Amino acid sequence: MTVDNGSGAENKDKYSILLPTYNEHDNLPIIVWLIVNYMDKSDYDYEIIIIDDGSPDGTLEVGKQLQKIYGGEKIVLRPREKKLGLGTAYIHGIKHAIGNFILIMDADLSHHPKFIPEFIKKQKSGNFDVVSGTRYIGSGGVFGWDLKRKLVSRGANFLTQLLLRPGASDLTGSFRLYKKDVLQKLIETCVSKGYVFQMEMIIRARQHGYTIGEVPITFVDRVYGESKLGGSEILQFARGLLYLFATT
Ligand SMILES: Nc1nc2c(ncn2[C@@H]2O[C@H](COP(=O)(O)OP(=O)(O)OP(=O)(O)O)[C@@H](O)[C@H]2O)c(=O)[nH]1
Ligand SMILES: [Mg+2]
Repeated sequence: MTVDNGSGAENKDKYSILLPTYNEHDNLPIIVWLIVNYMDKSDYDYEIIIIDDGSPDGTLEVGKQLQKIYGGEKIVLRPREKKLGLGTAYIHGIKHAIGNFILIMDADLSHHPKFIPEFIKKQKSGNFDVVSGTRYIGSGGVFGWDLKRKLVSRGANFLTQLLLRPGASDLTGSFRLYKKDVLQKLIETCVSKGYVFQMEMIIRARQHGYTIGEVPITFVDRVYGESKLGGSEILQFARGLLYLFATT
């Protein structure tokens, strides 16, 4: 709810927060509670769109409970039958989003909602097309990763900086705020899957001449549920990087 407190009429913006979920039964209530807390405190208008892909752990049921608690305007459920991947989950979510801004974040508590107001402030400060969370500048960082994963992430970013000069410090992160039309355009032009997808999004953003702001974030490894970074993801990433290098 936006209350006119005399601070001017500039706040007609609405933020659609997309939460793709697959087996996030334990995480979903916590992340939603945190989002509601931080957003209500900041007085921004928002909706949370949960895109669950037929999670076998009953995540959708949890979503329905949350909808009862917070209401159907705040919590929008846009489930799909089966696991169809993140890229199309975003597209599916955007179709139903009524905000003029879209915030994308993971539902597994790796992305702390306390940063959302900072993303919004940053966006307003320079009318940025994209605001990207970054683990690699200022107070940003990573917690809970083993050395291998840190090396992979750092290495991927380093290689990409070297090859593509993207103008953003964190390429593989997925905690970002977009103007809705910008996100739509970017998603249409992106072809990659998996880890490369986030990177392609930011690279294409620069290609299109969109402005990118950055906010330092801390990233915490998922608390509940299985992580799945393996050799095949690394290989896939390397392949995607080469593809982008060759085509952009
Ligand atoms: N709707 C939908 N959501 C997905 C799918 N795959 C992953 N997700 C969700 O997308 C977000 C990011 O996925 P994660 O599994 O955390 O990916 P990650 O952070 O790279 O890897 P982890 O180490 O496992 O955390 C989470 O909220 C997942 O629940 C999918 O196919 N469909
Ligand atoms: Mg995760």
